[in-house]
Amino acid sequence: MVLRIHGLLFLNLQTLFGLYGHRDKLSGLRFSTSVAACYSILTLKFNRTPRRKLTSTRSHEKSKLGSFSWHGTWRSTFLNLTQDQISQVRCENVFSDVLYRPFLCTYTPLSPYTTNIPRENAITRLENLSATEFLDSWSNKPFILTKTVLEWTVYKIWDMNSLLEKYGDVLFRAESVDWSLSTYVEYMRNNSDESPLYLFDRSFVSKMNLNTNNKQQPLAYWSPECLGEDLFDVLGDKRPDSKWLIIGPARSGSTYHKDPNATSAWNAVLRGSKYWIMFPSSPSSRPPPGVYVSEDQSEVTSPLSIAEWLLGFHAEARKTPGCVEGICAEGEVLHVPSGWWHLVVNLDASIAITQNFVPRSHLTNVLAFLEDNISDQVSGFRKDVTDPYSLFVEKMHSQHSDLLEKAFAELERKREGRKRKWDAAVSNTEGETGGPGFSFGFGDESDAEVP
Ligand SMILES: O=C(O)CCC(=O)C(=O)O
Ligand SMILES: [Fe+2]
Repeated sequence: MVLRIHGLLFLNLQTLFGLYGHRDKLSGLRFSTSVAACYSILTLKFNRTPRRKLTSTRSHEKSKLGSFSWHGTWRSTFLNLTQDQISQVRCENVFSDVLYRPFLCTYTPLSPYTTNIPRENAITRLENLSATEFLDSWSNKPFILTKTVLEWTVYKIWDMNSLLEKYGDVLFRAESVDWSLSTYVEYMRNNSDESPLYLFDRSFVSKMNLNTNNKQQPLAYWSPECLGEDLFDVLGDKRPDSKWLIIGPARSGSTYHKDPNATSAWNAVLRGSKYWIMFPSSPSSRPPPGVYVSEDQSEVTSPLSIAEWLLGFHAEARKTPGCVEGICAEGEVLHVPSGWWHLVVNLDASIAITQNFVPRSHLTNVLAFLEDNISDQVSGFRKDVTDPYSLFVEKMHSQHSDLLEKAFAELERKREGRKRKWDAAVSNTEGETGGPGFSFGFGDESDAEVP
């Protein structure tokens, strides 16, 4: 018998639904509950990952603390099946695009995509950088620092076993669930998910009792000095989330996104290694191949998994102007400039720390983002911070009024420039803007996106 299942609906739902919306650093994805519900039904039916069920049903009831035994698959864990209770279905006569596609994406080797990076695409690697060089020439470019992390205490002493020993019972956020580290590591070491669940925890500093600011005591880690001050520091404890611990197995990672609130970021690899592919964005540029963005940029649709994107779009992406790629190895840290699209995949089991910040060179972008708050995209602030823009302006005014004034003047210039271009375009008095789509390009470095 030949069984062929047509999976158009299923694949569309896959594309629409992901757990990434729960990773608060990855903003921009919204999913309706009805789609989520459909997905749960379909995943159970097709025996794909019924992750959400584990948050509320049987296994969870047994272990309210997010600490339970992982049985190798979501289904076996959910049903609490032992090895001898797992049915072995013979399926040599089943032919299904729906079932084959995730299988292919789960097992296809990723090295053809992550190696042989063309020299012109390679992210620059630097031993160090001064704060002035960063502000003058590098704050709009990705780069990898190869020496900074080597001094950190966490780099010297963290690995999966030392973390398990010390924090095995501590709950960490992994997408939409809170699991103990020992449960997560059991999962991480024994799963065959197309998009492995990713530990992405914003409260790790307090959960792990790390010293990140008392310089009288040894610090666990510190921000690379060349990146300079973080202007969101003026907000004190009202700043948006900014620090995450990231742990995941090989093939886990982050699908395309831009970082929240127009912030920049650094991402330090303590164990393992990560492949990065990144694209600048400007009002006139398109998102990376295979990535579709709604008009207000609040919704991003891309293939369900990283592997699926690599299979379908990597070759084209590599040839796209602006594309940069690199491998951030153990002990290295990568700079993510404000507004850049990036997709990241772990090449081995990885432990990383990432931190978002506002360098003075991107103050204008951040102010514009907070002020416009298009489709409520401002994220990561505590609920009691009802007007992040006004609060930031007030604090900047009292602590860095010179920078604030300059930023407002630049914003004004950009908005004026944009308006002039718009007026010219609608009255058709100025020449063609060139290429498909309309460009608001300001034609210089300051042409960074003002959302
Ligand atoms: O390590 C990763 O998966 C990437 C996280 C990320 O997107 C970031 O640090 O901005
Ligand atoms: Fe990111």
